[in-house]
Amino acid sequence: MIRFTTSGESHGKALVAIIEGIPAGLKINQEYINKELSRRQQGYGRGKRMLIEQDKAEILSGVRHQRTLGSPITLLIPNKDYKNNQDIMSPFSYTKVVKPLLKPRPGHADLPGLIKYGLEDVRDILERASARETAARVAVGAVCKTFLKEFKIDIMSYTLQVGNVISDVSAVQKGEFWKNVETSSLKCPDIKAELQMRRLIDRVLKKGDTLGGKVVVVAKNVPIGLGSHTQWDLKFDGRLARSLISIQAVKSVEFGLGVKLAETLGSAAHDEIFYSKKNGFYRTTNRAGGIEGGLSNGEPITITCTMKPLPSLVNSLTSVNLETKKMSKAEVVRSDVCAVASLGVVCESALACEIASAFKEKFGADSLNDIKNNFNSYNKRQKAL
Ligand code: EPS
Repeated sequence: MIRFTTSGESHGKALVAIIEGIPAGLKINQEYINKELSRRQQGYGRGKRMLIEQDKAEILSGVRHQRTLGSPITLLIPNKDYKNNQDIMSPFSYTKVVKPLLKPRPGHADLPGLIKYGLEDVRDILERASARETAARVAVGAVCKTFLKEFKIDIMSYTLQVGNVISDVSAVQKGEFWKNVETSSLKCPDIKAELQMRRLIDRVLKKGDTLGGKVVVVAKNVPIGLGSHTQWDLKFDGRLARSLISIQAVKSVEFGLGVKLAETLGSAAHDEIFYSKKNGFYRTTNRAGGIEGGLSNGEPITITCTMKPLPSLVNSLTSVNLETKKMSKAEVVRSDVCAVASLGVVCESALACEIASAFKEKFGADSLNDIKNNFNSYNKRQKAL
C-alpha cells in the first residue's frame, strides 16, 4: 500500500505531506516536483493569491542522495502568504486584535465544521478546508508519478468545460491535442473554446461570481488487473472515485461514457473483445474508461470530474451572523473566479497516488528492482496466454 497524509492551514506557515510505502531505490528529481507544483498554480481565472505563492517543495526525510530509502517521505511547502497573516495564524500569542469571521459561506465547510468542532470563528474551519491543501497532494502526486513512470504509466488531464462552454475535442487534430493543452491558459485542447472560456471568466469576474467546469483525466499503460472484483473496497473504480471526489469542489466522477450510459443501449455501451497473435486481447472502443468489474482492463483509464462553481463569492450569498443570529450576507474572502485548470493537475495527482498504491499491492515489494521483477514475470505470463 502507498498512503499519504497532509497537514497545514492555507495561511499558516507551511503545508506538509508524509508519504509511506514508496519503495527504496526510486530516483527523485526535486525540479520535477516543483514543475508539477507550478503547473497546478497556473490557469486563467485564478485569484491574487497565486501572485504571492511560487510553490516549492523541500524534502525533509525519506530520500538520500536523490534516491528513496523506503522510509516515510516528508515534503514541506512553505506558504509565502504566512508573512502577511502572522497575527491571524499565530499558534500562540498575537499582537493585533484579530476579528473573528462570523458569517459562514454557503457551499463551504464553514457552518457544519463550526458546529461539529465546537468553534466560533469561521476561519478555524476555512483555513484547513481551503483548496490550498491540494498543493500538498500535487507534491505527493509528483513522487507517485515518478514511481509509475518506471513502468511507463503516464497520467495527464485536460479541461473539457468551463461554465457552459464545452471544448469540441473531436475537432482538435490528434498531433496538436496535448501540445495545445500544455500551452493553453486553461489547459484546454480546443483553442476556440479556450477563448470563449476566457471571455466568460472575464464577464463572471465583473459580476463578482464564480464558475465551475469539467476536466478529463487519463492514465495510459495501466496494466490489466489492478483492483479486484472480489470485494467492494478492493474495486479499482471505487478506490479511484474516492481519491477524486475528496478533492475540494469536485462533485461528480464519471468513468468512460459515465452518465451518458443511462441513455445508451447495452449493445452500444460495452467494449467488444478481439484477439490477434500480435496484440493478444484488444478492444476497439473504451466506453468503460479502462475498468471492468472493478479491475483495470489495460485500456486507458478515462475519468471526467465535475467541479462546482467556487462558493467564495464577492457578491456573497445569504447567511446568518453566528452571534446575532440575524440574516446577513456571507463573509467575502479573497478567492478565485475559476480553478478548473488547476483541478486537472490535482486530479492527475490523486489518480497517481491511488494507481501507485494498487500497483504496489499487485507487484508489491520493498525495493524498486524487486517490483520490476514481479512486473516482468506477470507480463511474461500474460504474453504466454
Ligand atoms: C481558496 C481560496 C484562495 C485560493 C486558494 C483556495 O486563497 P486565498 O483565500 O488565500 O485567496 O487562492 O487556493 C490556493 C491558495 C492554492 O494554492 O491553490 C479556498 O478557499 O479554497
